[in-house]
Amino acid sequence: MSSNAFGKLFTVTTFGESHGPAIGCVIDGCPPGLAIAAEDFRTDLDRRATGRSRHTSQRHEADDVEILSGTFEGHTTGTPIALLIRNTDSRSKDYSEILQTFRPGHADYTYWQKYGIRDPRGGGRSSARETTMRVAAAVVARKWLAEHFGIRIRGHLAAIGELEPRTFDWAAVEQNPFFWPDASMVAELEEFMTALRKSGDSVGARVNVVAEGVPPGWGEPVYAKLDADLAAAMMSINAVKGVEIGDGFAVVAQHGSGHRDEMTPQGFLSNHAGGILGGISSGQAVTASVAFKPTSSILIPGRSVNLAGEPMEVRTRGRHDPCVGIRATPIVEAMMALVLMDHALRHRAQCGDVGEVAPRIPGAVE
Ligand code: EPS
Repeated sequence: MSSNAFGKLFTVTTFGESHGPAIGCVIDGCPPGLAIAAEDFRTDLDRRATGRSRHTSQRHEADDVEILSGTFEGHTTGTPIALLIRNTDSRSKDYSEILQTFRPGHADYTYWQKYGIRDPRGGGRSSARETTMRVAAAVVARKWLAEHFGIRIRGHLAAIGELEPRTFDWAAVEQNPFFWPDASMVAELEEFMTALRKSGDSVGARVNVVAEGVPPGWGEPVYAKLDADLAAAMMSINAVKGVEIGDGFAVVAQHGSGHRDEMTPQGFLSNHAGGILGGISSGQAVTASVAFKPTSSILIPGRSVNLAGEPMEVRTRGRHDPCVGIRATPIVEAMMALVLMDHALRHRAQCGDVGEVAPRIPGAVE
């Protein structure tokens, strides 16, 4: 299988299957001298993990990172950084039926059509388990971006099905298992998810992400626009069906006089563009919004065919997520970090000598 590598100068290659012995990644192109230890991965991997609440898959993985190469005395050396996480809680018997059929709406069918062979255990390579390594690689990127530019990347859940936050508070986001910015709605979400799980169905979700502190100038015209790379990165996450940058699809109903982000010496007056103009960062916060489909591994029976092409009914057993978007916030943050890290190095390579150009307009005036 090709296309398992991501990025041009800060390259991440992931490998492994959900029910194989291990998953891992190789990060190439990381600048030397960055302090990295196994403990650095704990927080973000725990934020993404299954079993964090009763509303996600109850598979309990240790998610312990082993750093196999690329560091010496706790610092990156500029050589490839290999990270490994051993799978500790796979239960492959849940997938004995899937071996003979295809879940409607799942990659089971397209993998089969493409390769003529597949690892059905936990979805193999198509499993959301793969996103663990994106989050792990992004720990390195986030640390470098924070140390060098003070960049802060934060995400939150912006919708579960029809439910949207009624108020917004960043402080609430990490205080509940949904990454939800409105603390007053957590009980309602618990109730909604409990009923959904009992019904055996799944639901979609929206995740928003904001990167603050990104300097102007990152991104490459024409084919490697920062927004184009972000969209591709977000779209590569399992179950993602839509990506918006800035105001996204809302621009359809806007007029130029309202959409443009007017500039004053004190700052931009708004941020409809999502911090990107002409594919290049403007110095404003970079914003994206990502739509996750309702997962296809559900208990409600659906029509499919078996390997002989005969009609049959499929019902997915196992420990599945009724709303995979609930734990997608750290993954969306990770893809933002990996794209920004890659573009930071790319900008430095070509335009490092340009330096700061006047006038430099601060981010949006609040
Ligand atoms: C997943 C199905 C479940 C999840 C898994 C993603 O795995 P299993 O069926 O093997 O219990 O637990 O997610 C993870 C293991 C993880 O770490 O994210 C799927 O079908 O994508």
